[in-house]
Amino acid sequence: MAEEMLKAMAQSIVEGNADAAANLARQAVEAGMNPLEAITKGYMAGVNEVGDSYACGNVFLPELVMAGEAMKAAVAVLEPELKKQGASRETLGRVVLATVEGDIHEIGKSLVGTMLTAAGFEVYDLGVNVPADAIIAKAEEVGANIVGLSALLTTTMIRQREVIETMDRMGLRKRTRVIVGGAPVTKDWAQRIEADGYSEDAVGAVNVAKQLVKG
Ligand code: B1M
Repeated sequence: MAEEMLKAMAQSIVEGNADAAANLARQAVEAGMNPLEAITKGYMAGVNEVGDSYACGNVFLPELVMAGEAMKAAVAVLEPELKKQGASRETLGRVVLATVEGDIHEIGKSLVGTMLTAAGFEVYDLGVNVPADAIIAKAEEVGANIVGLSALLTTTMIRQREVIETMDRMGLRKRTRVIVGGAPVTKDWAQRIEADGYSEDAVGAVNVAKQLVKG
């Protein structure tokens, strides 16, 4: 049953069917399925399939857009369930989160934000396509413990370095640590740009953030 539902979730993304994706998410919540498992084992399998087909030239931008919309519809249903897990915890720290300038991929970044909120962090999600100076200004304004930078394009990863270098020049790195992530981002890249933390997924990002605020 769960296996079938996970397959149907992936298929709803492949078909770019936002209604089906959201309906399956509602059914999963009613059935008591772990919302994170639904995302990672169900919907993300579909997103990866569409991404691979796009890279091979078998599908085009409209399919990518529809897959993104379907994924967003599913996550919107599952997000409150994810957040409930951390509803009564005290604040672990303040995180300013953004997808870097030039990049409009928002789903993974938002998922990281949801998981951080669920874990007890106070998250300021600035959205997508956010310039370095806006990220840094917000971090200073709220006294952020952590800045989280998402990049989904090989052409925008460089913006993560720009934020880190600017924060270095401003002497902000002792108080505010930087975590980077996103599909093309690797541990090696994170080390090269001297980020304080890296994770390949949202659960890992929470663990890294917890380690960093411990000091
Ligand atoms: Co685009 N896109 N896209 N896209 N897109 C990719 C990223 C791509 C890999 C597809 C491909 O070719 N296989 C490719 C990038 C290639 C490259 O750079 N080498 C690509 C391209 C080329 C493009 C355009 C350039 C296409 C065009 O216009 N010709 C264009 C760029 C627009 C721009 O940003 N300027 C574009 C546009 C779009 C849409 C708008 C249509 C849509 C996004 C919709 C939206 O976000 N609202 C879209 C989508 C949906 C994708 C794919 C299919 C899926 C991305 C996604 O949402 N994944 C993607 C292919 C793929 O990734 N397989 C692709 C689900 C999400 C939950 O995972 O975002 O990876 P992800 O987040 C994960 C981890 O990466 C990690 O945790 C998350 C949860 O586990 N993580 C972090 C993310 N951020 C983190 C931060 C952290 C820690 C972990 O710490 C702070």
